[in-house]
Amino acid sequence: LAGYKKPNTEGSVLQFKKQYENFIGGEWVPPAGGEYFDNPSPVDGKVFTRIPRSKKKDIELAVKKAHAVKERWGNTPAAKRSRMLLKIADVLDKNRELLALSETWDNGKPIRESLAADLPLASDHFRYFAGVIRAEEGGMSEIDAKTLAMHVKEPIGVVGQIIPWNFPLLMAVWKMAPALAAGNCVVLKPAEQTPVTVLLFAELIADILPPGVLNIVNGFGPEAGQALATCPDIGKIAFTGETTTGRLIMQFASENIKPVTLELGGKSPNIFTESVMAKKDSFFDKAVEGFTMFALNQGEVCTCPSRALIQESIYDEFMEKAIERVRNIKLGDPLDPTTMMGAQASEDQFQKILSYFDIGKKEGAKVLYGGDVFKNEHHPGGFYVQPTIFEGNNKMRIFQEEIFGPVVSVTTFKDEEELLEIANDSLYGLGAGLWTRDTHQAYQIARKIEAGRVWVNCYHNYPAHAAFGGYKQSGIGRENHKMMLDHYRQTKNILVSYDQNPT
Ligand code: TXE
Repeated sequence: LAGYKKPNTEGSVLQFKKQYENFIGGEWVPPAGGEYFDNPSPVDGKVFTRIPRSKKKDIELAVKKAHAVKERWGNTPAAKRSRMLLKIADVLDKNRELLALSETWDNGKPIRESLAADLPLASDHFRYFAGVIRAEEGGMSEIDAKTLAMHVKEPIGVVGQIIPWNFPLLMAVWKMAPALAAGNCVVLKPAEQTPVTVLLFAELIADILPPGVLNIVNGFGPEAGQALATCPDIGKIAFTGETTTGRLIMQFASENIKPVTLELGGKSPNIFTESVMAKKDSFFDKAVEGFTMFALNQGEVCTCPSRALIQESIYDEFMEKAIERVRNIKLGDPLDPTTMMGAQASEDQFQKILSYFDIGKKEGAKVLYGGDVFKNEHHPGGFYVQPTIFEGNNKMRIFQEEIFGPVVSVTTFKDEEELLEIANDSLYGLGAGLWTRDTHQAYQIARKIEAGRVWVNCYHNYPAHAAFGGYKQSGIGRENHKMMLDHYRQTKNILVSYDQNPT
């Protein structure tokens, strides 16, 4: 957090504009219908800027501008595209504090996380894909001595991307960096709750990319989002959000037979086996720290470890330490660099979490910690809740449904068989955590867990070169890792005969 100084007057340091526009064709364009909506900060609940309420016409304009430049961008040599992505990464680093403050103000997350995680991960993502495209190789197979099959990867062209509000900038970067790297033009719709940092980003990098290569169109899901997903002139739609919305996106995409990638909800198990307690060493401390990861980003993470499965034999002792550690999570002003948990991203999300506090209590779960709002003296109008630990069983709604808040539901298991039964008893299959000193057990269990990402003896690490995505109803496709480039390209096969004879 070097150099960071808490702003004197909340938010004013950022000098947000009173009103933002869409970023289309390299210019700031007002919405065709002239409508805007208010954007409040969850930190204090007050409106601080207005955002375009875009509709079909705005999406169509952005898609048109993107098409106008797609040949040029798609044919730009990889080395040149790569250099531009590296420049973008540098701009992100140079403006780390500005963008982190914006992210905290718009989303509510603590500044220590936006500075130390969201921003560095975002710039690294651009650097990773800048590097990957320099090392790409095509494929060629010899069909016979006179026939060759070349496999060339071509960009899709113009792609649509719909972004959630939990990591507004990072989730946008996860999608735009590989899409741009692969030679596509992008039309991106940020979440209506958190549009500002992506717009600041567009402003900062405007002179790096040719106009029209990256377009940002704001608005609500059923208006701008739906117009983008149903647009016949996009070649692909990528989405991160709720599973029910993901289902809709697939239907929209099917209208025009477009490929989709979906990163959806989760109910990730975090599993603590008895070997964790064998010694009270630094590994044990790390495991206890791993338990607290349900509160990271206020629990608004698709891989939030929202179910903790603790081996029966260590339950009491482990939970005593775990609760002690959760008690030390510092709540407070998100702009203070010592604050560990900030505001929930919106009033809707805040209310949803409170409703699950009731649901959990009514279905008989025991509150081991928290379970209420947090009255934040710095910002009484903001949306704050306590980190919360429920004890119950896996059939309960609080174990099955995505709450998307700092809430963990804890239960026990006897042996590996029961561990797997509980861990896999979920509609979702996004993430899982496994804590054990036994490397054999680690591998065997990790292979049997139905999830796209299994963290062993760690949690919530997101390196750019590790594939990320869901099993089951948690999604389709992967993000991160160079394999993602193939979600943004199509394969052209050129079959060449070198035979002169007319056989
Ligand atoms: O999500 P939506 P919401 C989960 C989490 C949260 C719940 C609801 O449980 O409590 O979803 O959040 C756009 N056509 N996650 O309602 O609706 C929308 O504008 C096209 C998990 O905010 O999925 C926004 O840009 N687009 C998740 C984006 O979809 C539509 C992160 C996400 O909104 C649309 C966020 C439509 N009909 C929420 N409706 C994760 N997996 O990380 C909405 N959108």
